[in-house]
Amino acid sequence: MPLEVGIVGPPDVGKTTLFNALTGAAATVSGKENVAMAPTADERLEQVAAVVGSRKITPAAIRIVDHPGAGAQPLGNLRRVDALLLVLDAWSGTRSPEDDRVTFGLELLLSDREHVERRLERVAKQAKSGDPALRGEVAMLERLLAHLDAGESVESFPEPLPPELEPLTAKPLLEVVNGPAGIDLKLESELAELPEQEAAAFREGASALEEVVRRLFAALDLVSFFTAADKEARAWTLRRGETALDAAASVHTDLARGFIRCEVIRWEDLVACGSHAEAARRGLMRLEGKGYVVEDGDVLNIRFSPPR
Ligand SMILES: Nc1nc2c(ncn2[C@@H]2O[C@H](COP(=O)(O)OP(=O)(O)OP(=O)(O)O)[C@@H](O)[C@H]2O)c(=O)[nH]1
Ligand SMILES: [Mg+2]
Repeated sequence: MPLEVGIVGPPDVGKTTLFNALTGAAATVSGKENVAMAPTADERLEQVAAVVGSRKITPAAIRIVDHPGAGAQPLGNLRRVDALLLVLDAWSGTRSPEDDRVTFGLELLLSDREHVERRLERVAKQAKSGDPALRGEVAMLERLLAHLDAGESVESFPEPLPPELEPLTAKPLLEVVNGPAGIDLKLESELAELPEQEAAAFREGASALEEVVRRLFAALDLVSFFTAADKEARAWTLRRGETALDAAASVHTDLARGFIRCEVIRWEDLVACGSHAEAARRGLMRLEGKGYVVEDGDVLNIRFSPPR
């Protein structure tokens, strides 16, 4: 499953503009949900690809959901996303980012409260059968509801929650201030339509969107690893703490099933040595097993026995 991020905020603040800037799409229609993949730039990948002579470079990608601003779809649809990007309008002079931030926080809280209430109703019905586990959950949900009604957050609730609850208020929330004081999203969305080099020349530096992606990586505690061969050099993401077997599974289920071992070289060692073979000769290539915890910047070559 790729990482998924939801763009949220009041109507007309620039959510779809941010969506277009991140994904290179050209969505215009307001009031509907847009979904596309956003590539994440990583200059380490370019260097690895150059050394290996890869014919194709495939950056890691994040799935972006552009949530329509007003009414149409409840925020509850975003329960599956890994993080939220809140767009605040600091460009039109017609809104107050501070007020919008507070209002949106309350909307999230309200949405979570309704979600807990609906679940309570449902589980209470099922619990009439007398199942002790269900009755236990009813009691827990009642305590949670009382906790929320006392103005407390879901996160400060001291008991473990069922994973399906996925409270919106517990998700990482990153703000994107749209305007000269933050990111000029209109400009970024226009630059997204230009060829990479022209856009870079115009900006005189890194894209402000790269900063957004960096903040997402930090908030979600992600690491990147690379695979690199003649055909393709590619970047992938894992949660920090995930293993070589998780890495194999994100590339292909066959790699995980037939996993034998994994060759690991640090990306900077590979670049300095100029080839896998030279890195191996200098003792910079390690062989690791399934349980190896992948580190940010590892170049992995997974050895596996193909399925018969
Ligand atoms: N001048 C200027 N215009 C902007 C900026 N950001 C967005 N706009 C314009 O504001 C209008 C609304 O932008 P959208 O990105 O569609 O806003 P939205 O939040 O997706 O709107 P809804 O989906 O209808 O809630 C468009 O005409 C944009 O071109 C900005 O930074 N500067
Ligand atoms: Mg929109």
